[in-house]
Amino acid sequence: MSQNIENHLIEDREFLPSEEFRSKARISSMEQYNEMYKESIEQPDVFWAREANELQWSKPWDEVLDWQPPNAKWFVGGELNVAENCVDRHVAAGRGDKAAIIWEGEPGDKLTLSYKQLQDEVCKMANVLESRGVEKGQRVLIYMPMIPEASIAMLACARIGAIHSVVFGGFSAESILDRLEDCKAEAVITADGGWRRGSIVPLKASVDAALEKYAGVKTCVVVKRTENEIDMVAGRDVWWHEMAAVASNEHEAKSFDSETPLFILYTSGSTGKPKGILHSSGGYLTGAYTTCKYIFDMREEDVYWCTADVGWITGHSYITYGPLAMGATQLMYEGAPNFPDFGRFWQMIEAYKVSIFYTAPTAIRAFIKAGDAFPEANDLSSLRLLGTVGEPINPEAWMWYYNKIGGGRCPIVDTWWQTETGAIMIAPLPGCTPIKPGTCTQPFFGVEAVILDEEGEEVGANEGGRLMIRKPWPSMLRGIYGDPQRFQETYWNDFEGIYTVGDGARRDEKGNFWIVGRLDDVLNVSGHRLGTAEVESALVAHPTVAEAAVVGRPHEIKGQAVVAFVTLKQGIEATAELEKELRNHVGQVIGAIAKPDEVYCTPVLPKTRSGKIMRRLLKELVATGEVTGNVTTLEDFTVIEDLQKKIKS
Ligand code: 6R9
Repeated sequence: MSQNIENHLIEDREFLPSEEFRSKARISSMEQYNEMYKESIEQPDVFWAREANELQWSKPWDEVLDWQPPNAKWFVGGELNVAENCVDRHVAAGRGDKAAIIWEGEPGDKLTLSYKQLQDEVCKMANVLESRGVEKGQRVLIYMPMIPEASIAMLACARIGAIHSVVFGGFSAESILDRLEDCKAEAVITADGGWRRGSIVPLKASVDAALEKYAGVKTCVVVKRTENEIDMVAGRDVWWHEMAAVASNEHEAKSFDSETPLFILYTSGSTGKPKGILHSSGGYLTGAYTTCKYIFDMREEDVYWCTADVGWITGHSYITYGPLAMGATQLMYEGAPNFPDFGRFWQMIEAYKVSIFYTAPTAIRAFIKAGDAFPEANDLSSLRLLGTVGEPINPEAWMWYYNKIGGGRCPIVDTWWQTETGAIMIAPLPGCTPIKPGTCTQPFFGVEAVILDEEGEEVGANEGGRLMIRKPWPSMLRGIYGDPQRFQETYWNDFEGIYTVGDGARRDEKGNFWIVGRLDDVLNVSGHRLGTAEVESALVAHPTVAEAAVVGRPHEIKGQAVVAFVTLKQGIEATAELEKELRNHVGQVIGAIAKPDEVYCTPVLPKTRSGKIMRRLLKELVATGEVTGNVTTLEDFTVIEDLQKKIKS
């Protein structure tokens, strides 16, 4: 991390949009940005009312914001239907034939859905859910591959006021079970399977395993995707295609209060239990819409592609809700970026003439490693804007992306935000903000981002501190589902009324933000958050493990790799097989992304005299091979010496 900061301090390359890009952009000068930013901070009511008014409301709000820290209500008293805004509104405006989703499956199958067709599908799904007794306020768990039905399922829930909770298809049956139990879901929407690197991911089998231990689900809608053999439980499980064949494509959407919960999305925190981040309707949609409009500068003729999965917040805000609220045309892809090889993305960009491309630094690093021949084999001249999200981007990766993919002509929007923030918070505006490799640059409208020290004082230019947000913003989280106390403690206890981000950052003399990384025990593995405590509790759940400590180690492609240290129960022998079994065990409990890259069995873990595991030392050890930091509180130094030998061997 300190190396990161040094890199940033010497970074002096700066890029401006071309005159052509600038002249067409919605915001084309820093003066315009500064003026709008000032208004958004000083008169948020005026600013956000104007933005929200571009959406369709069936009842106007009485008040823009009601802020009683930590509880915010936006567009109080207003009523809307989120799905109508994302779909019907465009059909009604005569854009029904416009492509909404252009989809490509991993095996190469293709499908385009116009806004009218999307409307038909969403209405059918809404009718099916209602016919199965799903009602407003009930929780629906969605566990899907990246197929249009994933967004259709989300929009159908939104349409009827049900709260969806999408679980990433790479998570395990146990993770599904935890989430079902936490949000007390009453329905599930899944598929028989999905394609990933040429194999079928058996999604329905994982759902079945979870439902064996959770009886609350009365209906499970199954989309046929892979023709995979699956079990159907009579009475509970129904095939989507059978229901859709007889369902009406007309569905009258009710209007819901602006603060109606829209979804719960689980994310890792510093304890073993993921947090169910709750988002609501009017403010969230306004945030997703406005950021698409200004940061991606989306146009009628753009073909936009976000490579995230709908199982993450990026897929919620920048696949399902934001682009569809804008009425954009987007590409959706089911499979892996390297299937059948690392040329897949570039072929698709050429084939579909993608103009805006949004991906993650970890993918960019993997592409760099695969070699320039892949992108060079395709015509990428349709691209006009690039984006990144998920973790800090290293300057080398940024430059490669800028030159090799963007041809030196496309601005890069490095977008900093979180599951909790709902929408992008800090990012360049592509028509005006000077961009530099490694910085997400300036706060978006309405975002008062500050860097504070331990006492809550603002630090000076280039001094590191904690990133915090002073003012409420429309798409902010409304709580942790079922746990107001954890909501207060996690986000609002540092300083009164100020949102704690959990990231360390600094701001340079020009006002650009440089994110350093998480300050809590959360790792960032391939752009995904993973709590060390979650992995530790998975490990200690194994019958052979007594104690576990998990830390992150810098990793060339993934950003961070997961390294686990475990002590075994009395009489259990440490073997290479056991280490392998423990890796797989974590994969089974949480999902493949959580599998430790390395597992070290050790007779003891380094602890303080009061018995706390010193993860700081382990972190240094795995990063550098030795420990140089302060070890005065360590109980027994020989532990470190032994581990040092082990890691070197
Ligand atoms: C959208 C998303 C949030 C955490 C966040 C930060 C890291 C995200 C970043 C970034 C540097 C960026 N992060 N974007 N760090 N530059 N452009 O990723 O949400 O999965 O909740 O992760 O990711 O550490 O706190 P989420």
